[in-house]
Amino acid sequence: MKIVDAKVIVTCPGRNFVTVKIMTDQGIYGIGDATLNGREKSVVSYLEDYLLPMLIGRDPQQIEDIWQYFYRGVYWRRGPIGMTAIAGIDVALWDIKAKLANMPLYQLLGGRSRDRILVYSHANGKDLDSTLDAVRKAKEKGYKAVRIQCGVPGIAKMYGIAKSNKAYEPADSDLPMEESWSSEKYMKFIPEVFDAVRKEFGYDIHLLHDVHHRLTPIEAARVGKDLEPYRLFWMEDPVPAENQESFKLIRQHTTTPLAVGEVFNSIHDCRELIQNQMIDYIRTTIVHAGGITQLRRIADFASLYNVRTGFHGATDLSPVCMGAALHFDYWVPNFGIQEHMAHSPQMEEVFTRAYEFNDGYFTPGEKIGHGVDIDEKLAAKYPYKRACLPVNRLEDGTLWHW
Ligand code: GCO
Ligand code: MG
Repeated sequence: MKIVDAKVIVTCPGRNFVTVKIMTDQGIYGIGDATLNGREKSVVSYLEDYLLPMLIGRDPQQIEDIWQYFYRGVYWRRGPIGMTAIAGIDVALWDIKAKLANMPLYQLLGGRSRDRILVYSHANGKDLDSTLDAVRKAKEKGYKAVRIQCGVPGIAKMYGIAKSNKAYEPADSDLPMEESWSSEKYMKFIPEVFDAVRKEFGYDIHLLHDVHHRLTPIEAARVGKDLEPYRLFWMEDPVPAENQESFKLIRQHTTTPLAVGEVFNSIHDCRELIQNQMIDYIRTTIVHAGGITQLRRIADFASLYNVRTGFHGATDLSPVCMGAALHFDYWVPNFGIQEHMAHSPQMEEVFTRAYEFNDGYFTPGEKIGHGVDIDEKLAAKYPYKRACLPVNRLEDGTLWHW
């Protein structure tokens, strides 16, 4: 069997998505997500100018060797652009292999380890009332786990809060918009938010929260401690993870579970945090970390330390990534939870999917392969539009972590 053609499809049905499509001499094809929010074209160039030409003529069944060729065989290893490009190819190859085997992808991975996949939704509001309202709506839709983000009094525009009538964080500005931040105001307010949520909804719902890398280690330790009475499922990205020593300090002070890793792209980024048991959930995703081939290794390594998976699943990860992730979640023994933010109907017209939501849980579907496909004609109607994520400044103008 041979790869006869490989291409990249870029489409913007409301936001930009990059999809790799690999064709074989037997008529079977596979697709993979290679979207890197706000830096899409760099991945497209890496694929078109370098990786895809090297694929032609290879046997698509040799997923491992192709992965090693693009990772080990390249002097410049790792990094979000290269690893996202490898992921796009890797998932397309797994899709082909599952189709060849005439199986849904999860069967090829080892079969399912659970009946259904717990996902968390988002509830965000500009103030407490609208946040409580959003939790109510998520519950009505059946979600059993909800991530809470709430505007902080005195902070004008901040991470995680929707503009009216829009999904939060639309990444729709041609050049980055600016947001603002005050750790002091946030730290004072956030326990009040969780107090109000638990008072109204009780403890029979999982609550999560994303700090989005904004605190110092001792501040994160304080927030973790203050949130302990509200029994969070997790506190995410409390500090930037470049200096992983920081997590020792946070861990010494709080039993609030920690989730980290959505910006990681290599098993080496995850190793220290996992092996020192400084986190509880690893969020590294298929699309940003070199595909299923590397993520399997990360998940197996994590299982040795009781660290469970909790993959990133915001809308900037395409339905192709979501489909592949759900097959992975169905199989992976140390599964924790999966993030879910619904794609718009327009996006779901371009990407057809086999996965299904039912009462707070997903199943990946029984279609062979990963079950997600792209309508290329429709995709062509939505040309790429540059869209940047915001940047963030402290109140005195200092550039801060976003
Ligand atoms: C999350 C993430 C997202 C990211 C976004 C960046 O936990 O879902 O933090 O909100 O910011 O996916 O592209
Ligand atoms: Mg996050």
